[in-house]
Amino acid sequence: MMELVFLALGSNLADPLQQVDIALLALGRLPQTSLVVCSSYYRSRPMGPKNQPDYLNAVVVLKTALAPEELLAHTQLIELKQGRDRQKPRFGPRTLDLDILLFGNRMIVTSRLTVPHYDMHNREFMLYPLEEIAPNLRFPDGTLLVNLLRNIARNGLIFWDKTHRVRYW
Ligand code: PH2
Ligand code: MG
Ligand code: MG
Repeated sequence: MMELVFLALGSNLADPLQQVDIALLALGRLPQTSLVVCSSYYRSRPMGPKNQPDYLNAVVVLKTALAPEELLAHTQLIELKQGRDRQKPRFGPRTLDLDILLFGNRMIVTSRLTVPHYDMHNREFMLYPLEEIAPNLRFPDGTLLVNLLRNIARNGLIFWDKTHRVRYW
């Protein structure tokens, strides 16, 4: 069975634009998986320690027959290949972060994985890109994305560059 998965991409080190472009290529090559759509690239203020660069954030939709923990293993390998240092402090700067936001309509809690993402309802850099590509989105608990967005300020969130656009595959 193929499921739709929403993944958040984030980078604020070592040329974020290149990091995220390369990550998209890698995601498109995963087994039993295809890219569906990617949001524009956004520039967001760092959540957590303030003495780090702004982030490039985006959200991508995949269609996959991988199981959730299989997909997680693949996304962690992509992070590692792109120089991710897992010793770094929580919320600190990173070359590439790939977070599973939604996996079909599933609710998943294992030692490795919590889906939906535990904090997405508080993060403008996840919710606004989601709105761009899935404005009618409803979460597994029935919450509507538009209702979450009412309570979340943009907090300086802007497009990364002038050529912003949604891309379909
Ligand atoms: N990710 C973090 C910590 N802080 N801040 C922004 N703006 N964007 C992120 O993706 C982000 C963050 C931990 O994953
Ligand atoms: Mg993260
Ligand atoms: Mg992560």
